[in-house]
Amino acid sequence: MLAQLDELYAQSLDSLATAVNTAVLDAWYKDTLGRKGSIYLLTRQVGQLPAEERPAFGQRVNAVKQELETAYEARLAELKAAELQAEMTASAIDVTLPGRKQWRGGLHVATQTLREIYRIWGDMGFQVYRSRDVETDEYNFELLNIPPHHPARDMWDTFHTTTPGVILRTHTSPGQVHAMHDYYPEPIRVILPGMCYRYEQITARSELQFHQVEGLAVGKNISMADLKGTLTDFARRMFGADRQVRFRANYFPFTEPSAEMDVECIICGGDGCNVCKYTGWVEILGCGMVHPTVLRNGGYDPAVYSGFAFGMGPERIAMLKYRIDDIRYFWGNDLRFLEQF
Ligand code: FA5
Repeated sequence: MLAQLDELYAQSLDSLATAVNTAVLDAWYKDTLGRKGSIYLLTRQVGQLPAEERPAFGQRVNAVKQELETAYEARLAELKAAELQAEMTASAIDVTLPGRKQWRGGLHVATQTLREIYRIWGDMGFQVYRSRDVETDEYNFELLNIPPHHPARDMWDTFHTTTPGVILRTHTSPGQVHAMHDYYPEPIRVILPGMCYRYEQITARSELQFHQVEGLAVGKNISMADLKGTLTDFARRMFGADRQVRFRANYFPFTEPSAEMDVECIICGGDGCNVCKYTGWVEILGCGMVHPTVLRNGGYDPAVYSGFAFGMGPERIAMLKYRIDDIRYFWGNDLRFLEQF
C-alpha cells in the first residue's frame, strides 16, 4: 500500500505540472486532496494493513499530503502570475493607434467678440453696465427725445408686447438713461452690452435679433474730439493699427451732432462686396454728443455736463474681423460654422 501511495504521489505531481490554468488546477485539487479525493480514498483503506504497519503508513500519508499542498500552492502562484501577465498583454494600450478626437465645446463667435470688446473698453476705463431686454416705450423712445408720432420712430421697427407701452428694446440706448439715473451726479464711463430686437427684413447684414454694445461717457468738458479719438482708438485696437475708419454725419434724435463710423471692409479690401453693399466700407456704429434733452432726462444739467455716446454691432464687427459674409450664420446653429471659431 505504501508503493501505491508513492505511485499516486508521483502521478499527482505529474498532473499538477501539466495543469494549464487555475480552473484545471482547482479540479486537480478536488480530485487529489479534496474530501473525496484520491489521497483520502487511499487512507480509508488503512484498516486493511497489519496493525504494526499502520503508523508508518499514516506518517507517510501526512507527509505526502503536506508536500502536495506545498506543490499546489507553488503551482497556483505560478499560474496566477501567468494569467495576470496574459491579461495585461491582451489589454495593453497600443500606442501606435491614432488617438480619439476629444470633443470640445467653445464660445460662440458673438460671445468671443463681445469679450474682446469688453476687454478693449475695460482697458480704456469703461465698466460694463447691464440694462433690460424688455423695455418701456418711455425709455426706448421718449426719454431719448423721440416723442410719440415722431417720424424718427420709423428708424426702429419695433416688436410690441401685448402690454401697451412695453416693447422689446430696439437698441441699447435706453440703458443710457438708466445708467444716468444710477450714476448721478458722478461722471460716467460705461458700456452697455445686450441683445436688441427689430422687426425688419433679414438680409446678409441685418438680423431680427442682434447684439449692440452701447457706450456712454458723461462728465465735464467732454467734446466731439474725445468721441472721435476714443472710437478711432477702439477701431485700431480691434482691427489693427493700419485699418482706415471714417465718420459720416448722421441723425439720431438722442445725440447732437450725430455720426456713423465706418471701417474699411476687410472682406473685399475696399473693392466692394455684398457685405459692404459694394461701397468698400462697413458701418459698425452710430455715435454722437449726448443731446441736452437726454442729459436733462438723466438728471444731468447740460449747462455743466456734456457727454458722448455710441452704439456698435458686435456681429458686424465679427463679420469684418473673421470675414463672415452673411450675418444669418450667427443664429443658424450650424455646427460647421460654429466649430470654426
Ligand atoms: C442705433 O441703434 C443707435 N441707438 C446707436 C447710437 C447709440 C447712436 C448712441 C448714437 C448714440 P443703428 O440703428 O444705426 O443705431 O444701430 C447701431 C449699430 O447696430 C449698427 O451700426 C449696426 O452695427 C448694428 N445693427 C443695427 N441694426 C442691425 C441689424 N438688423 N442686424 C445686425 N446689426 C445691426
